[in-house]
Amino acid sequence: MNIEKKENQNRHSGYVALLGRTNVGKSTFMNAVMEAKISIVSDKPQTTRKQILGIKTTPKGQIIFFDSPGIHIPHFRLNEKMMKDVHHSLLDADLILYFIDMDTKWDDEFAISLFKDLNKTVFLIINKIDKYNKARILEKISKFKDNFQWQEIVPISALKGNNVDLVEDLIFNYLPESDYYYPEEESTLQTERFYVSEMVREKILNFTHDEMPFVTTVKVEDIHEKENVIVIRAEIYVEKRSQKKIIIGKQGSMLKMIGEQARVELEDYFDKKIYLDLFVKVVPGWRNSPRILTEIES
Ligand SMILES: Nc1nc2c(ncn2[C@@H]2O[C@H](COP(=O)(O)OP(=O)(O)OP(=O)(O)O)[C@@H](O)[C@H]2O)c(=O)[nH]1
Ligand SMILES: [Mg+2]
Repeated sequence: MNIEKKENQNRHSGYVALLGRTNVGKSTFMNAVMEAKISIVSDKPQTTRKQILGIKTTPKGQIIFFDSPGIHIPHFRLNEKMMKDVHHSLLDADLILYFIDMDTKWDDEFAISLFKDLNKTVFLIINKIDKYNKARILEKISKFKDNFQWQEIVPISALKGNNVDLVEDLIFNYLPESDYYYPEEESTLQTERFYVSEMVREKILNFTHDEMPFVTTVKVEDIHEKENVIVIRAEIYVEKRSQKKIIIGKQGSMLKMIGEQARVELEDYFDKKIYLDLFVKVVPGWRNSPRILTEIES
């Protein structure tokens, strides 16, 4: 009993916000460190639309990651909601991982203004080092190192897994002494409905381009188990009839591909057979509708 208590006292636990522009690899990093697919990933902008938790429990303690939407200027209610999640993540965090990637060309003054007065520990994470040589990486470090009082600067490749463990170790060095916040077996707090809708949305992001990633969302209408099969009915919302045509594709080919790929992934996740029925619905202006945003993005 006493031994257990002593061990608990040596644990370090806390909240860590993943912050940065869109596409820099925040969600890829979260999945890498969690060794599980928690957040969806794509090469399109604004993939993550709300705060998603990844709870990493180790003997050293517990890190609760907040994967967040990329920093951007909001033009729709949806985007205002996304940026609110970014702010909440920052306020609640014990530590911030500020991500840039090796491709980054922008200056980061605005991003830094979001956390510079919060008085929190901030690491600079430079992602996608697999794409460049050492000289370019050193160049990037020297360009960004004086922009803020970073507690650590770590070049990583979230995709290849380089230095992901190092970031985890460094986080534990800075987190306050505290026991676990969540039960050990908990890894994320997403509902099944939300997870399913995200997997379908990821496939839409993978297979479409131009404005399609921005104008689509997914609402799971029904999910139930019947004779060992999980039966799911989901609706894909678009804003115009022309967009509906694109999602359905020639003789339904696009919708079929989206459904098949999402089903494979969901069967892996639930470890059960999945029957997935997808429909496309035109809902003009859904990105500005508070009712729909509450319904689908939670
Ligand atoms: N080469 C390379 N590509 C990466 C790396 N990490 C992420 N990517 C790619 O970068 C793209 C964006 O990754 P995401 O993880 O979705 O980026 P994000 O920062 O979460 O983006 P938002 O959710 O839109 O804010 C995807 O195509 C990833 O495969 C990396 O270390 N190396
Ligand atoms: Mg993301």
